[in-house]
Amino acid sequence: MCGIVGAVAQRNITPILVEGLKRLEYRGYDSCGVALHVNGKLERSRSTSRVADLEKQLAEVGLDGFTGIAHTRWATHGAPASHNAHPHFSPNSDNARIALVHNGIIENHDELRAELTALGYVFQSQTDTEVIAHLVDHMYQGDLFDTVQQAVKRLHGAYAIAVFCREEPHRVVAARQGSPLIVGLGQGENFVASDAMALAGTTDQIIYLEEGDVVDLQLGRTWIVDVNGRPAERAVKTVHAHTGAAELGPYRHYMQKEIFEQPRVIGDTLEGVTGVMPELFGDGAYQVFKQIDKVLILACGTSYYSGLTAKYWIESIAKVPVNVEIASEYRYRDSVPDPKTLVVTISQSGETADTLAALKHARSLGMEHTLTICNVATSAMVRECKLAYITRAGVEVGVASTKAFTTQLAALFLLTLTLAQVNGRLTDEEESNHLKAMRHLPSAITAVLALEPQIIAWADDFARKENALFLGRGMHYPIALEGALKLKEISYIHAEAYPAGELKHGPLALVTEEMPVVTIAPNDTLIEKLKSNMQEVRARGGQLYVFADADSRITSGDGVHVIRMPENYGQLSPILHVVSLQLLAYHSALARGTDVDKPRNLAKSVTVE
Ligand code: HGA
Repeated sequence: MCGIVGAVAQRNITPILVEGLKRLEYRGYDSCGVALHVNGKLERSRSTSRVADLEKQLAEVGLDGFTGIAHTRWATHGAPASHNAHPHFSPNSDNARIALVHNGIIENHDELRAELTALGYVFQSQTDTEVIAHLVDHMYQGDLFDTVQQAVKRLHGAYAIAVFCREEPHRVVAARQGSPLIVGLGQGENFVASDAMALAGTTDQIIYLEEGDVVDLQLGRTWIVDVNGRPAERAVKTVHAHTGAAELGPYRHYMQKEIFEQPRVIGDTLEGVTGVMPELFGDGAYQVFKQIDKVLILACGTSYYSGLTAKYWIESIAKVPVNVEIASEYRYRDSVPDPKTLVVTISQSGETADTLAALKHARSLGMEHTLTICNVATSAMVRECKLAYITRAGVEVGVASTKAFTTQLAALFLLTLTLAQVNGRLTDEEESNHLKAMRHLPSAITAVLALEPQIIAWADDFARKENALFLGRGMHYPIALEGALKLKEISYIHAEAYPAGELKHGPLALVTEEMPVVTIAPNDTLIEKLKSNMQEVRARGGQLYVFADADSRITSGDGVHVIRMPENYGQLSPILHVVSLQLLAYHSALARGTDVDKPRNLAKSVTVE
């Protein structure tokens, strides 16, 4: 989603802004732009293409400057068109005094637009953002820092903004409320960005702004005030941010590369786990786990499905009741809070706006025991939670999450064992068997990856379909949901997942010869029930595509296609089964020729509500 970079320096900052945008590309965007202070004027360049094209455009016009801001946009208000791309200017492009970029949503934009239109401002975009530019211009009385502090008081909703002014050439002012923003400190130069990674290679001295902060960036000085306008001391951290995406190597897409990285990153995520120890989740974890008697998992999308899988594990092994809630729903509904709840947030980026808001909501209800499972150690989520387990999936570039999901599952299984141990429900022998199975995961996944040629053969059939059903039972039901989501996200085939027992309660009406039905069939206690559900599908002509364990005793036949999974993996089986579904989605998308790594309308890091 949107990314912001800004700089005030005594050298040409165009390369820093462009490099910063490139490092933010992984979030997904549909347009981008840069504005600079050039010889007493504000100049900008915007593009609905890639940052690399913007870079060419900037070189062609020779746009250089010492003060400026840049942005990648993922449209929320107004089409992804160049007139809606940020930076936005005010009062208008020929005579601009204010340039502004924004991440978030201004909820009272209609009201402000009407007010500013009545004052004579002419809007050039359909964005909510443009109102902030005009508001700042309207309120400006010679001091940008003062003006922004006053202007943000008029905004309802979420924002991270960076703004500069024609009349104050060596100053950028930024503010945040509900969207992430950091400050980077240099030698006689200062920066602002959506995350520390955007500034990797420029500075590693980072300040994480807090909600409501407004910051004044000048050449040799930064000054922060808090939400009440009082001077605020914020710690400076040395942050060694990842330096961006790795090379594709022999793979055609990042998603394929990331699927194949899973054996290694699961090994990395479990590295150093020599036993089940609460401290793996942070200092004081034992005391927290001792005090809680239930778990509330808050997450969105794929992370929500990892949470749903964990519910099966935690309730079965640790015997602790678990609720899993979609973060965007939880934050707005009336729920019954209990301070003895462990609130677990799951997020790849650690910046997911809905999950962060749900976490704050849970805390506002008096639930202070918080833990996050997150892939980015420097993220807002990790800073906001008491406890954390950092997955080590590495940078995930493909918008459709794969390795982040399986590393989350590995971390959640470890959490399950830890809660079981703290509750006296894990014998030494069980601990050692579970850990042995976890350590074997990398080679077990490698064996699943070897099924790729058989899966490719299936994917050719799927590529010709417009609908698919996914069935699973028990802890494989969330895996069916994830498999259907993967197929939808990247191949645009409409897919639905059901617990197989639900078929006869409705979805069976959809089953015809044209309907492929993917079935996850591990040899567990529900296998005989599942076989009956499969018969129900065959009786209506549906085509079954079954991922069966070696000992599930399901054979290929008329309308029944079977791929045999290398081994039955007990409680950890969901981690293996999802890998085959990732490959099915990937190859179906490939066969349909979609943009696998950047599926339409989707973004990687969902930083708006
Ligand atoms: N609402 C603004 C910014 C959107 C955003 O933050 N996306 O991640 C717009 O639509 O331009």
